[in-house]
Amino acid sequence: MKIYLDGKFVDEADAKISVFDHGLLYGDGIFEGIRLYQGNVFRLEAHLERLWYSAKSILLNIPISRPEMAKAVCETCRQNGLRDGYIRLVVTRGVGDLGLSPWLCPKPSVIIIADKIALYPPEYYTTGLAIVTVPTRRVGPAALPPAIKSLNYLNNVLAKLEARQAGALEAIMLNEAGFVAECTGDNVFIVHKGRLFTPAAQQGALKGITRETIMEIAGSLGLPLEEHDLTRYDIWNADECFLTGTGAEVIAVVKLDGREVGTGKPGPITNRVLAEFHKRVLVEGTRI
Ligand code: PXG
Repeated sequence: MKIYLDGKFVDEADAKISVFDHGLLYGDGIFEGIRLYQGNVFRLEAHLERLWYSAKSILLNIPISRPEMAKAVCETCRQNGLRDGYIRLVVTRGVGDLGLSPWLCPKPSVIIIADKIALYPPEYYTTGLAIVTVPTRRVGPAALPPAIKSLNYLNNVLAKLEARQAGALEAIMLNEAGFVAECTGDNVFIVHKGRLFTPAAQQGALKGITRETIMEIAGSLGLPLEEHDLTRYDIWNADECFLTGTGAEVIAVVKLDGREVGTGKPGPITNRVLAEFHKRVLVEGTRI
């Protein structure tokens, strides 16, 4: 595998970062996860926009331009002969000293990895997921704006561990006020009486690009959709629930906290949205 590292393509074994990189020492950096479908990069511009917003938020100067980054992403896919896969774009603060000071890190590092994707095991796309609400709350905007896709994922890692301890693959994370924020790596939607609802990003969610795509799909299918505060009660009593994310795509939730959601099987609206999503990813995108 060839990895893009600071303007060069290097073998996987040589793709190394300093132990003084603040991405490692402090989680000081940002990232994106992007999908490649049949030679097309899905919503590349939206991912780059979010990366640049994350960078600006943490006062990180990405050392290459956006068009150069787009080219580098496509070139990394080509170098690895990929037609379908997952692209991980990372920008770290770079090498500094052992202190926190980011201004002592003169050169941010850019890493692009393009590889095959490990989705949820395929059977869960037909059966749906049984998930749980975990005790760890989503970090709120007063501490760290959740829209920043930073290398600080410990909050989500803790939640993921708690899900696993409960025998689940994903976790509902609440915000400090007890409203549903999102999952550890996915946004949440419910269907109630024919209407779609998803928590507003302000409740503590990442502004997911798959989420955005689903909102567009709902519009094109004529399904009413609202950003609305949700509690666990709303999911327990929803007709359908599904999660969205670059890795997961669209996956049904059929149980939350031991309560069956709807019929306990992926519902018709989830399946319609999923089918439309699969159509879109094949026709949209930036040709590598
Ligand atoms: N919320 C969080 C916290 C995320 O990290 C999403 C929502 C979905 O956003 P997109 O733009 O992908 O629709 C993410 C996605 C994983 C994994 O292994 C997921 C993400 C990052 C790293 C790993 O599930 N991000």
